[in-house]
Amino acid sequence: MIRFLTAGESHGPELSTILEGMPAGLVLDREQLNREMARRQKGYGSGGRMKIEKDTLQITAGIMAGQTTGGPIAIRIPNLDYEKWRDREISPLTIPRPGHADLTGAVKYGYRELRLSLERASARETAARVAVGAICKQFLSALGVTVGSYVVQIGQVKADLPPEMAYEARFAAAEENDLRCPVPGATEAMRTRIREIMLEKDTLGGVFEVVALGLPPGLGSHVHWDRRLDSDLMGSVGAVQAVKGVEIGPAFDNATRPGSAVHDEIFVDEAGVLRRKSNNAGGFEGGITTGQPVVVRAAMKPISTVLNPRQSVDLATGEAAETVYERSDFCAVPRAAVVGEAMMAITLTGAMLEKLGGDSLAEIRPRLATLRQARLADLPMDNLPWRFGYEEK
Ligand code: EPS
Repeated sequence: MIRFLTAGESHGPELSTILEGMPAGLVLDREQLNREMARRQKGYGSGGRMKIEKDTLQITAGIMAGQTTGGPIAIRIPNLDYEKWRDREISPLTIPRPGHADLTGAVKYGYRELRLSLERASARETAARVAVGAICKQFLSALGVTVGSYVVQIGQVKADLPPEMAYEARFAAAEENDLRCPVPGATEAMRTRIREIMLEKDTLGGVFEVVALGLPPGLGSHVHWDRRLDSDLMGSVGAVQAVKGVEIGPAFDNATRPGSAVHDEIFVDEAGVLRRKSNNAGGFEGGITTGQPVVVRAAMKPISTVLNPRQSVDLATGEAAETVYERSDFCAVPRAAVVGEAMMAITLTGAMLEKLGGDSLAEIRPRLATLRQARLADLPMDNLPWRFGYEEK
């Protein structure tokens, strides 16, 4: 229902993106769009590049007089670092870094210079995704849906999140610090660990959670494998650079427990609404939203550009060689969480449009109100014996 493309190299003139399929009549808050860009730039453990870039959007199509037109939205994000790279003579890069796309990109595309892999594989590209995601977040927000994130683990330091801590409170607390961690004690331990890793000339990964609140039940479908929305979300959050594991809710933990301790029991409240006592399902059953918070957890590997040299091979000589350090980040988990939000918002915007249809927000809004809910009144049952028969000849 929506599609987007990104283009641009990490140190080229700019990133460009086109978002197609956004309905008309969405009033955009420009300040909020730029605030989203700034959120992606804030994170303890970043390298020097974030002091150079000040990501601001230049919207050149699809938004007129502050509203979406329904046409493709085109956005440019200048790379301020480009001025330093422009027409510069740079030393060849022929020693691939383990973990980066240096070698695999060269094998695939036949590059004779590894920088060509690096430039496009770089997570700089995520600025374009956050720009698109920021528009999608405003679309979702107009329909009562909030997307937020927080960091739960950096290296071995885990945040012990009190289960009763509301998601809104987690989002707000995460916004208060540059680790995006909602638990103050853990935040300081994470900061200490990242400081140590910088001194050790190493890098760290971690785990973040991306959560959507206020989604209606009934998005996605069990009827066909490629209509399972949980799978789409795992794919889109898993498409963030360096994310190597994605789970819906506490899926890997659920795998260690019996079914009776995992599945969220159902009851009817006084208002006749079918509710759950828990959300171990992470907001999905049968690939369909339950109406509970949608929770995606993502594991990010450590950044592959490590200041300590790693053993590799110089492709120019065929000899064993150690990697040469290029400026990079030490830990990008807090920033990746913001990119995860963008990917979730983009995927959920597609799912909402698939369910609701409509070319303008004015058309879509009333349709949302008519959706079937998990209410007894919306679920009349025949409650009669019936014949399990097919029309076979
Ligand atoms: C990146 C390396 C670093 C990061 C960059 C992603 O850039 P540079 O090589 O210029 O120091 O800062 O991330 C961004 C520029 C960004 O905006 O997120 C990499 O190789 O992936």
